[in-house]
This record gives sequence, C-alpha cells and structure tokens, in this order.
Amino acid sequence: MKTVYMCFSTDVLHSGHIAILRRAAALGELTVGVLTDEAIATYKRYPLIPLADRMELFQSIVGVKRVVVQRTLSYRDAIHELRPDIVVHGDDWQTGIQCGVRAEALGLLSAYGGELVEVPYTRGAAEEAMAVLDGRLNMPEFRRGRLRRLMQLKPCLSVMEAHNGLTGLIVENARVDTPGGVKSFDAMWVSSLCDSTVKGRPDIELVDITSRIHTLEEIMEVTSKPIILDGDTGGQTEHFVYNLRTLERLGVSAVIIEDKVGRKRNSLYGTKAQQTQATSEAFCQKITAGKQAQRSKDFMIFARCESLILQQGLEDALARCRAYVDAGADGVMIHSCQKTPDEVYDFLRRFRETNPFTPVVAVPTTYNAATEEELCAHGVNIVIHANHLLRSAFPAMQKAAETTLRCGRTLEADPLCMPIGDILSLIPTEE
Ligand code: SPV
Ligand code: MG
Repeated sequence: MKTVYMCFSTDVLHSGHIAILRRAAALGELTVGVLTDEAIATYKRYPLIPLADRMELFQSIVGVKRVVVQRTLSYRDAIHELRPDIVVHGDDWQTGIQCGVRAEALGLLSAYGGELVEVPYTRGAAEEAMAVLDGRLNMPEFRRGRLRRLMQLKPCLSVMEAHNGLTGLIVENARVDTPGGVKSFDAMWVSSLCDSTVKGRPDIELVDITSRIHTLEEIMEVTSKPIILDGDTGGQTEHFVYNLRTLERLGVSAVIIEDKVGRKRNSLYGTKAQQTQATSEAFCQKITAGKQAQRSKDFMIFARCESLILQQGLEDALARCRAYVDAGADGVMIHSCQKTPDEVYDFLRRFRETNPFTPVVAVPTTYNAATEEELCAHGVNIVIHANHLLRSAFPAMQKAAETTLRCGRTLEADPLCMPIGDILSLIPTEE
C-alpha cells in the first residue's frame, strides 16, 4: 500500500476538505500534517482553533491513519521524515505565495520517485462561508486580542506603519518568500508622526483624537491585522481613561504612551527640540489609571520611555521602565535616536536582569542597520518600522509633481506611476 501525505492549515473543516481527504485516503495510507499556529501566522491569519484541537479534529476523521505536526510552510522536513509515495494538495498553490513551497516539494519528491497529486481547487458554498468568517476577523472582538496571542506565538513581531486605508492594505497583504519561509507583517503601527504629516500638520499632538480615530476606522475597515496606536503622551489622565475605552471598543490591540508633558515634539529631534519628560510618579499614575479603566482583558498599554532620547542616561531609563511595569504597563518601549543600537542593547541587558519576560518594543528608525533578528536576539519583542511607507511614497509623489510641471504634461511622469489598469483593479469590488 502506498503512503500518502497531506498538510492542512485550516481550522474549520468543510465539505471541500472532506472531499479532498477522501480522495487522498483512496490513494493509500494517509498521514495528515497539521501546520503549527506559528507557521500559519507567517502567511495568513492566525488560526482561531489551537494546534492540539486541530490535530484532534483530523485524528477523528475516517481514513486518516495518523496526524503529525508540520512546523513550517515548507514540506522539506515532512518529506524527509516520512518519505511519502504521494503528496496531495489542492491545485491552488500553483500560483501565489505558495508556488515556491510547491516547487521545493516537487524537487524533493522527484529525488526518490515520489509523486505530487493535485486536486482541482473549487470555491463552493463552504469556501464562501469560510470567506465570510475570514471577513469577520476584522471585527473588534477578534482583532483586539490577536496581538497578545501573536506575542505568545512568536518571540519577536514585525510591525509596519499604516496611515490610511491604502497603506493598511499594503501592510495587510505584503508577503515575501525568503529562505527562512514566507514572511508577512504581524501588526500595524498607527504613528502620530505619519498621521500628522499626511495631513500636513506638525507632530505635536495637534491632530486630535477624533481625527486619529477616523484614521483608525479607515484602516480597520479594510484590514484584519492587529493595530498598535501611537498615543503620544496619552493627554491628561482624565481624558486618557475615556479615550482608551474608545480604542478598546474599536478593536485596537495596544496603545503606546510616552513619558512627556507639555508641548510634545517628535523623539527623532533628540535634544535639539525643547521637550519635558513627565515625572516617573505622574506617568505611573496615568498608566495605573488606564489599566483600571480598561474593560476588555486583551487590550494593552505600553509605556514608552524617553530617557535615552533626552539623554537622561541608562539608570534613569531602567528605573523608569521598572516603575512603569510595576504601575501596570503591559510592556515598555525603549526609544533611541542613536545611529547604532548599542544603548538599546545596554538597556536590554540590564532590564532583562529584573524583567525577563516583560515585552519590550523598539523603533529602529535611526539604527536601522540592526535587523529584526539581531534585535530579537538582544531581547526585543516588537520591532516597529515607524514611518517607512509615508517616507517612501513622498519622494515619488514629489518627483511626479515636478516632472509634470517641468514638461507641461504627464507623459514623462508615466514611468513613475502605476498603469491606469492597475490602479483601477487595485481595490477589488465585491460584486
Ligand atoms: C511615531 O512614529 O510617531 C513615533 C516614533 O512616535 S518616532 O517618530 O521615532 O518618535
Ligand atoms: Mg509619535
């Protein structure tokens, strides 16, 4: 009897899956691989049902001989360990993000005479129902808790800024095939710098909460990934406790507030701009009040420490961050505007002595030679790429404007632009 292998990432079984399982079981002795939560989270939404329960689900299906764990999207380990005569998969992986995985599997199978059987993928009523379920993932109750859950799954999250619906879609859908597997962003950062700049306003808490909420709504309307809001100073504590409940209700996963008072300026000015740090006590009170006001269990408040930005030294940063955690902060953000990550690494080395598990956020805008992998190895749990979609778009727009002015027509600007056909089909309609 031949041995057959199939791998599943789904957490809701429908008639289409049962049909393909029956066909696979008819080919021989069937082993089902169940993709880990971490592996699924690398290329699509994280599963609603955890791995152990999904394994049980498949174990109970007639025709499934055994169930194993598949740890990566790649079939390499499964094929090496099981050497199946046949791998079965839907033919939908011939294109799209999984086509590299398919090519690798084909190569590995052909090395020993194994065979790939592809079953036509049809989108029936059950798949439509699944799409509706997926569509519900942007509902606040699903989205809000997803950041906390991702932090439990992965040692370090990769977060990109989004400042409107379109950039939200870019962050939501960006995927790359790397030697380490398929990569996508884990969450979105709604930056005060970008949200202000895109409105032509300075980053001084001038764009009010109503406007910030409007930006959030625009992004949330078209995406499902978790959102971290840059809450600036959080404003007055009396207002912060109301505003954070609004954020919770919208489905924001976390707000990061910084320990400054008065006229807030962007941190990347360093000490060039006059800024005042809040007292540790006052900021702790704000954190505690926020945590007490919070209604959902999943929402998080991260405390952002500006001591390194304002050159107050490592000891001040450590004392403050420890106090902020004691006051109830779910994690800390240590910001730096140095060209190298050294002071952030020094901070982490010391901070981890007392707080081995407290989530730490870093924003490597100025020290961006440091990779996510390096930052993670030093103990960073969330890496925020804080302004790069806005900063990359602006030069292209400026160039298109100047080219048009210079030439008195737009022909010469065409190479800078997306083709009209592409822009028309960029946002699919539902009919
Ligand atoms: C932002 O993106 O608005 C931030 C990060 O607060 S920074 O610009 O580095 O201060
Ligand atoms: Mg900001």
